[in-house]
Amino acid sequence: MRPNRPHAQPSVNRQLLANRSPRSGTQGPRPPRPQRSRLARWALIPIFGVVAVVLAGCSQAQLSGFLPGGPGVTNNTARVTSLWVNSWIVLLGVGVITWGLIIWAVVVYRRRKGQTGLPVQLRYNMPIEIFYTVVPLILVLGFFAFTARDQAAIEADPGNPDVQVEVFGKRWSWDFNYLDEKVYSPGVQVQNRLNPDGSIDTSKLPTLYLPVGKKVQIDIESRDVAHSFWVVDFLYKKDMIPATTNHMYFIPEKIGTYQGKCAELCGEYHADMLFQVKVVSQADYEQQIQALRDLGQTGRLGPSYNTNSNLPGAGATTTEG
Ligand SMILES: [Cu+2]
Repeated sequence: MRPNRPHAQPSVNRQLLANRSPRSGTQGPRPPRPQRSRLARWALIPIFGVVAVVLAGCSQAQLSGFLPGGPGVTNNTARVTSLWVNSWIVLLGVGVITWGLIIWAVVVYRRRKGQTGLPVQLRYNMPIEIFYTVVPLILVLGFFAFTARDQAAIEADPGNPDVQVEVFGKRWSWDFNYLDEKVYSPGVQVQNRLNPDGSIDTSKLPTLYLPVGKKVQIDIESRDVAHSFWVVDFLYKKDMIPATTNHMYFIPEKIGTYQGKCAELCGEYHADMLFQVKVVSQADYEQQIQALRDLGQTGRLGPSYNTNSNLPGAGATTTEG
């Protein structure tokens, strides 16, 4: 901090007036200007801009803030979309006010013809310093509060799931255990099913089936390193940590096929660690479960297939011999 000036600071208005008056070193008096009409013209620009955007109407993509998916993919997507869009509206409001003030200051206090040197500088103005400390603090606390509220709602365990699926991430594929029906769907590692040209055959992706409109609980685990279970259109992802079980709770509300990815850099084939989620009717779901049963895939691919089962904390015996 530089030391304050020995004399009292002039008020903002006095400083601004001083800035606009002819200064020493200028060449003659300034001709009168139609200041008010100029200001009005500048003020109209952002107003016209906002009106034009509003009148143009908004597409569904714009209304959802260009997030993937559409409305109502799960019971949580509306909440996430609302947090995202409303945050942007607040931030754009702050942006428009800030940009407007910058442009206003640049235009109104620009160097006039014949002026030299620096204008009167504004510093140590307590009302302004308090303003630009308190307002961002309110914004950050507000974003924190709304995020915490929505996260708590999405993370809350509603209990009594209709469908409970255990998902194991592994380098580089996914295993799905349908715990209620006691069947499983093993994922063949992507590095073993690439096309000759190195591309991935998306028709053979590991696929998780879920019945529409049912309470789903996903238990999320890893067989080796940290992965992340991300269904893009569900607008949610969760880390898969070795020797840890995380959970996701949601109700898929729209029949369709959704793309899933690993969202945690996990090694050479991370980018190809893809899967699909098919949200289907209850009848189609039962048909798929029966198909897995007919293949003899009954039981559970549990943690005994973890590749790091000999690491400390993974439950392996440490006694040699
Ligand atoms: Cu991964």
